[in-house]
Parts: sequence; structure tokens; C-alpha cells
Amino acid sequence: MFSNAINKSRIWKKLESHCKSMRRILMKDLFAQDEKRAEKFSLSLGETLFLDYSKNRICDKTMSLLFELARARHLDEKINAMFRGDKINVTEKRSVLHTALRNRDNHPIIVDGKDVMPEINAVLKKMRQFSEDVRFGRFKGYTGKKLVNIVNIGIGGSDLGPFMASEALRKYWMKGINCYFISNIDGTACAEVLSKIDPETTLFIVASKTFTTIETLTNAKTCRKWLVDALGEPAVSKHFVALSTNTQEVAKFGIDTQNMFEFWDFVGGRYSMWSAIGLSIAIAVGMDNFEKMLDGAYMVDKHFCETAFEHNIPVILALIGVWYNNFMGIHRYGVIPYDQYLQYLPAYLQQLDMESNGKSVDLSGDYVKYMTGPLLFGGAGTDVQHSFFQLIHQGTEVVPCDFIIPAISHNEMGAHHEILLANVLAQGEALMKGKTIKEAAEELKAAGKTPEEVEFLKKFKSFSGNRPSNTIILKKLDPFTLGALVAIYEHKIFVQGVIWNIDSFDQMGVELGKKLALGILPELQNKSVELHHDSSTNALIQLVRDLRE
Ligand code: G6Q
Repeated sequence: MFSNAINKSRIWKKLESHCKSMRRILMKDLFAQDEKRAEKFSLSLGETLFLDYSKNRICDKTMSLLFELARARHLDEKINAMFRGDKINVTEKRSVLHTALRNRDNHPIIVDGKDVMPEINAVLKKMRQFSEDVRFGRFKGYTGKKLVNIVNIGIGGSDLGPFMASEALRKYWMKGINCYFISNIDGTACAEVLSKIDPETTLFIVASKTFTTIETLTNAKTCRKWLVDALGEPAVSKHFVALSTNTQEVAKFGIDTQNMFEFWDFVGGRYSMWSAIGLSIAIAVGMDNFEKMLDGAYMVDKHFCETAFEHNIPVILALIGVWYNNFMGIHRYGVIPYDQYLQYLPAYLQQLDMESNGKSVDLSGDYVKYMTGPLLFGGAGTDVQHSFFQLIHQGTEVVPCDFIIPAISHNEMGAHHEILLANVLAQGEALMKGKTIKEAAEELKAAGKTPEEVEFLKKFKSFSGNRPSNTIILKKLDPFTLGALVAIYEHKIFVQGVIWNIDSFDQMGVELGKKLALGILPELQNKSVELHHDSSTNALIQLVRDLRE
């Protein structure tokens, strides 16, 4: 098969040899040679979003070879297969249809002989009805009070999406409504939220695709007991709803299935914020805004499907990532939103990217012989400029960064926003240009340093430059733009999965640790159980047993 021949293919070899020549080239020289570089290497999605990818270690030839690679990997066919509902998640034999959740023109999408759209539309309708009933006080708590504390209990894909999106859209929250998220099994997460809320005015949303996840079920049980202790068993139906694919387990847990919002196996956990899993977002910002988020994602879906690779934002971002990861030997990247509301985007994207593409077996079941998913980290600017940016500017690691910023401020503090904008633009420029030792020495001299000091300090004060970044400017951070931004990253990750010939939609790597934890649990609970682990794990279990005596 094609699979492990990827890195033996002609186009791969061409890229390897092209990379040898590109390694010596400085971006600042490329800018000097071509005054149209920025124009050439930038794209926009109407007024919603603008991408400048000119500060990358690429030239025309790099891009044309990368597009050739995408064609050689039959990317267009793979895109069609995903949108059509083919079972591209081969290890789990599932379709991958988060795009159906935002199929705003409602064309039929057939899975196993059945159009999935009527059920999707029915759940959207149910979400609208329920979210509005909660927001406007028509669905009340057991004692007749308005539900104003919305607590999402979920983890991983059933937490990170709604958490990130509702935080990003905080400005759109209905006055008086507060959202909380309980994910970690650490009892602190639960205790902290419960200490802030009143059972009479709280709605718990138990979000779990499988409804078997130990963290979520344990947290949900604790919250259920807390509610029943305060208001009695009959209150549960007025304070608990479930978001799940598993009706049986929802009923078993003691939530009326009338209060269940369904989604389906073709929606992966980390791709599920567009589904019923987004109920907390819909309650906080309103269903109209939730649907605007779907509209934004749909616009990107159309762009992704209908635009030539040469102008296709997710394709270009993906290929540049492949260029660094597989040819330049740079296996990491940073996502730096310059917007406090987007502070949780890096954590969300960490799951999206690293759980999707952190794989070492290809679609034919063979170990890959090339790098796959990179390491992703990030945080909100300008904060991170005062923390890990030292390494980004002067460290021995090169970390390509995606800088994301809205052009328009969220509030009246325009002066703050100008400083923010100036900073993000300065970072991209500084990383690209750097500062030579000669320039550093001249600056030191001009600052009145002695010749010895200049000699000693000049290297410390120099910057190698040639460090890549993408700049993504959003006109404004609103539900539509957020939907568009997230969909761009989803498709970027998909494209990379296609290039690497891996299944981006399973997550078997998270299973082993979970299983071992189930074995260790009784060993902690009962200290007479004999231990048969490695000597380190045995000693650690024994230490914890002793410390808790
Ligand atoms: C995401 C993963 C994973 C999942 C959680 C929660 O793609 O599958 O993060 O979302 O393990 O699972 P449940 O929703 O089934 O509780």
C-alpha cells in the first residue's frame, strides 16, 4: 500500500532535497527580495478572518511541492469522504461527521442508508426550546426558582469544547446566568463549585458520550447526592439533564431520559462542541448565538471543500505544519491568542491536535516511519511574553507560533487593545528579523557600555531570528468568528492526518493508563493486597499507603 511508502515517495524526496536549500535561507532576505511576499502569502475569509503566513521559512517552490504532496495523498478525495459520511475512522468503523452538526443548508447526509439530518435538526430544536426555557425562567428548579447556575459535568471532549467556547463568548452571557465546569476527579473541582452555588437555582448538565467515564460519573453522583440531600429525590428531574449517546446508562444513573439530549457515534468527543455537548454554551449565550457559531464553522467547511489548495486556509496551515515537522525537524508549535477570552483555546487545541494526530500506527496497521502529530502548547498574550517567550526568542528550540488576535476591542478600553495589537505585531516581526551580534554591539555602545561590556554582552543581546509565525487577525471575536476559527483548526488537523495516513479520530492511547488505574484503586483501598507491579510503582503505592496511615 501507499502507507509507509509516503516518506519514500518521489514528492517526499523532492521536499527533502528542497529543504536542504531552504535551511540556509533567512526569511528577512526573502522579504527583502520580494516586496509582494506578504500579499502573496496571505489569505482572508471575507471580513471574518485574515491569515498572514508570510513569516514562514517557505518560498513559492516550497508551497508548490507541498501542494503536490497533498495531491499525491489524494487529499481532495479524503475531504469528500469525510463530508460524505464514509467510515474514515477505520479502527472504530465510524463515520466522522461533526460537519453534519453544522450542515446549515441541511442537505441530506446518509449514514448506513439513513439521512442523519432530521435527528440533528430535532436535537437542535430541543436545545433551542430547553435553553430558552431555562434562560427565560420557564423551566424552573424544583422549588420554583429560576436556574441561574449552569454546571457542566464532563471531561476531555465533553468539557474542553464547551468550557473554551463559553469562556471565549463570556461577553455574550445572559446577565444573571453563570456557567461552571467540573471535570477533574480531584474532589477539589467538585467541592469548589458546590461551595459557590445554591441547589435551588442550579442546573447540572452531565455531559458524557459513553456515560461510563469514571470521573464524570463520580462527580455527577456527588452532585446528585448534594442536590438530593438539600431538596429530596423528586427534585432530580428539575435539576439534572444528560448529554449522551447512551440512553440506557443515562436511565440507570437516575436521569429521566426525557431530560436527555442525544448525539451520535459519528461525533467524536473532541469534535462535539457543535452537538448537544454545547448545551451549556447555548444556555449561556443563547441558541441564536450558538447557531451563529455553527454558521461560522459551516462557512469554513464550505471554504475547505470548495477552495483550491492554493487558497485554502486549513490546507495551507496544515502543509506548513508538515513542512516543519517532517522536513525542517521542528516537532512543536505554539498557539498564542492575544485575547483573554481565548485563554483556554490552547488547552482545547492541545486535545484536538495531540489526541487526533498523536499516533504511530498508520491506516494499514503498520508503524509509521516518519513524524506525526507535533507537541502543542500555548497561552494568552501578552502574559506569555513575560514567561516562556524567552525560549521562543533565544532558546535552542525553534517553536513556530500561531498568533491570533481580534482587530476590534471587546470593550471601551481601546487604549489597552492598541497595546495588545502592537505587541502581537512586534512579536512576529522580532521573531522573524532577530537582531545580529553587530546590531546588538552597536546598541550597547550607543547605550554607553564599555568596550569590555559590549564584547561580553553582545551575544546575550542578539537574536538569531528566522523564527516562524502565522498571524491570524479576526475582525472581532464573536460566535461566528469563533466557530470559523475552531473549524479551521479541525480541518488543519484532518489534513495532516491524511498526509500522515493515520486515523485522526480514535484515541486508543488514553486507554492503558485508565485500565491500570482501575487495578491500582483496590490496592490503595486495601493495604493487605499484595503488589505485583514494577519496583517503582510498588514502592510508590506503599509510600502512599504509609503516608495515609
Ligand atoms: C475525545 C475523547 C475523550 C472523551 C472523554 C470523555 O475525543 O474521546 O476526551 O471525550 O474521555 O468521554 P465521555 O464523553 O464518554 O465521558
